[in-house]
Amino acid sequence: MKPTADYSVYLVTGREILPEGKDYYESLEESLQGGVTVVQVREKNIDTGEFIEIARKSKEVCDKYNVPLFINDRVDVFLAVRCAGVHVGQSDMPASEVRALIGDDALLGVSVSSKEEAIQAVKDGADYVGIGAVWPTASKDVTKRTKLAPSGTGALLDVLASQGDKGAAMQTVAIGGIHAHNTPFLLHGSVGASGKALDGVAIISAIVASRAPKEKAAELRGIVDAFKASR
Ligand code: TZP
Ligand code: MG
Repeated sequence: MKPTADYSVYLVTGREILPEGKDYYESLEESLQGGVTVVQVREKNIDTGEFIEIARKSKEVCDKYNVPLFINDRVDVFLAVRCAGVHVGQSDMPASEVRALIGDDALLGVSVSSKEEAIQAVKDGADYVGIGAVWPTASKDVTKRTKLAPSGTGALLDVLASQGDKGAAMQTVAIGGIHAHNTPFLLHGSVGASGKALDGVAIISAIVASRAPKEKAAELRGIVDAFKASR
């Protein structure tokens, strides 16, 4: 059976930007204690064996908190680890191929930066879309492999408003430059302007780069919970 996921506070890992001396698993566990609701292991330029090991150990930590784990980009790593799902971008394995390989019992997320990409992702079998980068972010460049121009709040609103178009029912998270200080504006502003609410926010640096990931995660979780309670 397909797992369910609460996308409220979606942590994407980034070992490269951990504060000096902060252990990856310690930071992950503290983030879970603070209340992140989904975790995605994102690794670039790493040996496949090491990726599998990190994913497996991350899954053990997430399992303790009953939090679903996604693997970024790599279907082979997902198949080895068998966690909740896979997340792919527009230049990774096409979403329809990923869906065929992972089956219907796994969750699939797709990064999009336009309404057309979002509608296609849903047709291809995506359970949720990650919309962004909403604001400029340093984190996408940490591996020096990818550069990213923010698609902005306009693209975000377009995607949100397209829900319901052509049968496209999707869960949505925003990503890119999201911090506690701009999250209330993002959540309330986007529902005000599009009529559709985000299901959550996806975050790297606001949590991972912090020496107090538990407190940061709790703060973000409080903001998203309050937003959902207000609706
Ligand atoms: N995809 C779009 S923006 C981004 C990814 C992986 C990075 C988000 O990182 P941060 O630090 O939360 O801005
Ligand atoms: Mg990718």
